[in-house]
Amino acid sequence: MINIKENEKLNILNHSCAHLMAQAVKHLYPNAKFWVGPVIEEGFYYDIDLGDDVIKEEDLPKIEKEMKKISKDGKRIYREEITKEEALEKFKDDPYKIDLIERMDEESTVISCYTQGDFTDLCRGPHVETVKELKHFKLIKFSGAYWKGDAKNKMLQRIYGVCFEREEELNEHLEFLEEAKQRDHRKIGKEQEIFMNHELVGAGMPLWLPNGAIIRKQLENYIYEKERKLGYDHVYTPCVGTVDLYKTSGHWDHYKENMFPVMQVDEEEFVLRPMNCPHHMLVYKNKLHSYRDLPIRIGEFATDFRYEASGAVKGLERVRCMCQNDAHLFVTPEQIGEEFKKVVSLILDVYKDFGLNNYKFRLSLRDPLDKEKYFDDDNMWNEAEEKLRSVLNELGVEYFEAIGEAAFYGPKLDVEVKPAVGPEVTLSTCQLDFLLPRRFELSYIDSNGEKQIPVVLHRAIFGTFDRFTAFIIEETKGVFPLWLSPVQVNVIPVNLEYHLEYSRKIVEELKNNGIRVELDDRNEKLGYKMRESQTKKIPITLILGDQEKENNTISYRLHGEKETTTLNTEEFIENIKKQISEKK
Ligand code: TSB
Ligand code: ZN
Repeated sequence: MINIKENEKLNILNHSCAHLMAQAVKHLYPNAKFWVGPVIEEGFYYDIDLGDDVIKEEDLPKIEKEMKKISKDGKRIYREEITKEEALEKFKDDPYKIDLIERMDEESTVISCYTQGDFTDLCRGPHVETVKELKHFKLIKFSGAYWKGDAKNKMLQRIYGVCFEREEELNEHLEFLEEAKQRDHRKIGKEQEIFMNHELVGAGMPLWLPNGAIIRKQLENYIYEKERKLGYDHVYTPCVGTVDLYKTSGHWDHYKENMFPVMQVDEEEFVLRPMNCPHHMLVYKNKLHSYRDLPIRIGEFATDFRYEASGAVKGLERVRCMCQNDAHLFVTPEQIGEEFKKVVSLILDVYKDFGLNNYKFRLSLRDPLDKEKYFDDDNMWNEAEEKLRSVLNELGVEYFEAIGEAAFYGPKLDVEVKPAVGPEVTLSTCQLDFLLPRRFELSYIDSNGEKQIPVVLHRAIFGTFDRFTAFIIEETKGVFPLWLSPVQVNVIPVNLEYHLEYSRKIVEELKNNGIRVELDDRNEKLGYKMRESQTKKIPITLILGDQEKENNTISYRLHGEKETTTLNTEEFIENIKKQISEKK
């Protein structure tokens, strides 16, 4: 999809279109007042105070019609530059504009207004020359949006739209949006009963339904096996900690705004944990370590709680209660490169298994011109950054560097993906940390019998099970590979009177072989059941009739295919067991 904000021509067009929309809204709702109307990646929006009015579904076409009318009238768009004083006078009845103007610095900003016909708006511009140029637009959706994004403020009405130069471009874009909507994990998650939300549980706190729980369990088993093979030890630790734990780790000072508030229990102050590192530091510290023990890899499928703004929570992708596929790796400085390489290789391996190709590696480094912002050990930084780069080059991984994006405590590598709807998010992450081992006074004894401080790598391959599941739902459009499918085989008897018993026998056999199977014994037509098996996206549908019963065979159809294949039952079971274990 084209990024409208970054395309100069489309940026101007969309910005002008936001004004056109505002003008149309003003015609239809004379009391409307306007806050800001920026261009975004997907087009534009405008935040509007409609008094007591609320935008409804049927209002968008009305506004669009008015926009078309204004566009046809073809008024020129004029720019006028005014002083701050003049601006305050001109917009004196509009508290939103006054708010904007008052914050403008007279010395450095030129205050400009744009007028088209009967509508004037405060704006930096630039704009197209006449409203006539705004022909191929569409209002996409609307929502509420708190003024300045603050839930304590008034809820404004936000209308989103998009504008292109040519009709075909607009249509192509609308098709893309429609496709993205179909792929949205929130839609599929609901249809396929993967997760739900309930206001009694709270925003950003999804409930994983049985189908989702199967997927998650498969993901857990999958990554657990991989990690065991790579020498990880797994632990279980509580999802709360005392405030003192987070004071020791530094989260209390630097991460508090992302944490849930304190709970007082007897004499102790607890918080729900936002991260698991402090617990894992204590697990490491439980024993004395020699350099021979390192690397030590402590993994956990760990539940964390983070305060995410209510407007930011989104399905499984951005939640307030999440489960990280977390691990902390304790290494000597010499082991950084080798261990980092193993993590990146694991990421590559996992993405390959899931057939994922649409992702980018981002290497976040320190800004060398702003060294005070970072943990003070020049050598450590230089060496570590060089090692990370050389590992990525050695593995032939494409990546881009984000200078100044490193954490205070060290450089990191993230994997960025683009969801069906909305901005990019991080899935996997691997973060070097020079500081936390110091804060927890961790040590190991080196080959000279001297005490040394280990380096920690924080890493999450799936990121969280929540976000990873959201992503694979969208990538697969809900057609999961066999090994992940909540229901792997759907059994349909051709005729309930004659074939139900045989079908039950097959179902039993499949179950005994660990295959997730369902029997459709409803009194419905065969064709209807077959179609439903398709819409439910079940990978394999068995159709069992006279022939199958007589010959002890099964006939199956794969999702999305038309032909039916007949196989001896044992052979079929062996085949799919193989496919499941190979994760095909
Ligand atoms: C990797 N301490 C490290 C850990 O050891 C850590 O917490 N890193 S993190 O803050 O980057 O989080 C790890 C991963 O969790 C992110 O890469 C991202 O994929 C996922 N994540 C972060 N916030 C959310 C959220 N609100 N909802 C779902 N997943 C999230
Ligand atoms: Zn961590």
